[in-house]
Amino acid sequence: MNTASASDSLRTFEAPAGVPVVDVDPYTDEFLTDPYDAHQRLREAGPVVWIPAYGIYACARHDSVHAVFNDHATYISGAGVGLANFNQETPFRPKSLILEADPPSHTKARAILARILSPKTVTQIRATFTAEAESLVDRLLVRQAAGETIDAVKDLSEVYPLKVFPDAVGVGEANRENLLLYGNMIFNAFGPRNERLQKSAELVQPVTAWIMAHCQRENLLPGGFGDLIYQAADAGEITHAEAPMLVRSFLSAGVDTTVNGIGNAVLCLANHPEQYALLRADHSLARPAFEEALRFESAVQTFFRTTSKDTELFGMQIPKDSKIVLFLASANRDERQWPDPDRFDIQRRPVGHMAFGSGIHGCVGQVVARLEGEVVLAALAKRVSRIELLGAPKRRLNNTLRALASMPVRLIPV
Ligand code: OVM
Repeated sequence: MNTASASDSLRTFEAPAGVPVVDVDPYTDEFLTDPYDAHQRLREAGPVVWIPAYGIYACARHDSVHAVFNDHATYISGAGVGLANFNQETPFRPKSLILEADPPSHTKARAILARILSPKTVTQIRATFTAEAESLVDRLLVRQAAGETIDAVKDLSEVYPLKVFPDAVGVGEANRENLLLYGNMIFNAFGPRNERLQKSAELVQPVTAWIMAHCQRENLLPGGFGDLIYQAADAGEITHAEAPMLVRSFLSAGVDTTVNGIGNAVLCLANHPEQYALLRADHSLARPAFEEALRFESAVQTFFRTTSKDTELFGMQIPKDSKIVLFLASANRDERQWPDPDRFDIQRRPVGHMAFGSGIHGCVGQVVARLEGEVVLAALAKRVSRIELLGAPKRRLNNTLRALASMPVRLIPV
């Protein structure tokens, strides 16, 4: 059970007694293009609902999403954090040692990545990340002055993370765009085996060998985050066989997430010029502005858990080995949690948003992600008085990510 394909439209799964049914398909083009009305329907139906098309439970409210994330013993990750139940089907790639793991093995992997991606690391990389953001925005303004149209996705939100993050990991300059194809496929793979996944898997096929090669020590520059994983293996904290798997987590989770976090943030500011004006007037709002953009348009829209035992959640009985989808982006728009949730307000300080998850699996790279978002928005605030959209931005539909394909803009220089 639990692995229906959306195309199999006649087949649905019978609702468990007492659980409200919401007949949505979260993987259609329509849903992914504009998920927010459907999110509201899901929230209104209750803290825990049933989605018959896939035979899964769903949480779309802030309180229920938070509760599931914070009971990692009942709601496990080791059976996969996408739709597929790894207790019933083989994972499409060897399981992540951190994302798709539970304590105690998760704890060990997490400690190593948390040390590498620590606040202390941020103090070391901040100046470089800031300089790269400023020089990128400078170059965009020069190109624009020479008559080019700037695409805030292709020329900014994809370019910046692809420069600073692989630099920090220690991946060479050549063919880094492969990481975007890989991320797109990985995040599609948390959803159903639909055409969207199929297409991204075909595109990534020729670069799989490149990705795996860049998990190996000989292809990672000394002193980078990747090399630090191998140093942890040298110190006996993990085996040398586990090291490339943890580097793979950097390459899977570290680019497409921040690309779209930054892309979404720029789009929010372009769509809300009065908010951009506030940022222009006070550059210290760069960080809270990025945080609000994460709440308002969460880059990662969904993650799943699997019940390790029969349990009860907000009065609903859930059997062992059930899949539960958590709508992070919906929790972030829950009117029970946030006043006027559909208002983008960079002065809000949305503490407790779910865009990075919560609990023991909460984003281990969040200090680096926040640094990237902050310095890009601050660089724009310094040099650009207004961001004008030159046409409708195009979405890149992904089973998990709120992603953009293109966003032609005019950056009005200060
Ligand atoms: C991993 C991984 C992959 C995708 C996302 C993620 C958001 C982690 O391979 O560990 O976290």
